[in-house]
Amino acid sequence: MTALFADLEETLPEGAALFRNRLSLAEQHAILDEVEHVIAEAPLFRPQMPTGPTMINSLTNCGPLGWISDRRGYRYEPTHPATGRPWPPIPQAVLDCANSLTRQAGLGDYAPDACLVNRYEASGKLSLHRDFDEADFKWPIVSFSFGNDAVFLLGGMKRQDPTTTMTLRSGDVLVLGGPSRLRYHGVRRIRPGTSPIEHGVMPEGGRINLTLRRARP
Ligand code: MD3
Ligand code: FE
Repeated sequence: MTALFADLEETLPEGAALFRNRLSLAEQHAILDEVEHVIAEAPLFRPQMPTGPTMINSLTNCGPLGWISDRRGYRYEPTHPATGRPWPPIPQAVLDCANSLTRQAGLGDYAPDACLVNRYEASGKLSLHRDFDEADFKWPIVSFSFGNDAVFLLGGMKRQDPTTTMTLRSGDVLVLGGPSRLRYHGVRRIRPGTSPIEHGVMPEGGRINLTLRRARP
């Protein structure tokens, strides 16, 4: 086990692995350049939740499928809701990094078909939820953080279960698989002024998160 997790710096509940500072500043910059291209092709939008309110953060997607929400509910779609065009491809550097980590974590090859791009303003947050819209929960989720620190909550299988608080920093990569795949989680707040990098694609004081998923079986 030790060898498999050689550069894993923090141990979390089974199936969850946080790779601190996995991306250098140069790698983060290169990926954010790609994200800028994604956003140029597939503009950020603030979806409606089925219950009425608009989401606080803006989002877009890349990959064959993209997660959207409207009054009809949450689902994956092959095209952008406003432009009707297909989502642009997932940046190769993101796919390569995710694959090396899932292999390192002993989860085998990973073929994600969806990458959600979440953009947080300084006042952004994300209430406690589960990622439940994918066909097969055997596939892990891999999440990349850029910009300001996020105060992240990892809970249990029930909304009422206690949560662990941790900071997700720019360059950190979190893998959620196995029994942790369906844990409740959320972002309590962003800590402005903590980002080690600046990039035109990130709002000042804000944060970008990329979440890779396998949506279809
Ligand atoms: C734990 N995004 O997009 S990333 C999401 O920072 C989402 O933007 C947050 O939750 C963000 O759905 C959290 C970390 C994360 C992603 C998926 C998970 C944690 C998870 C799935 C299961 C358990
Ligand atoms: Fe989530």
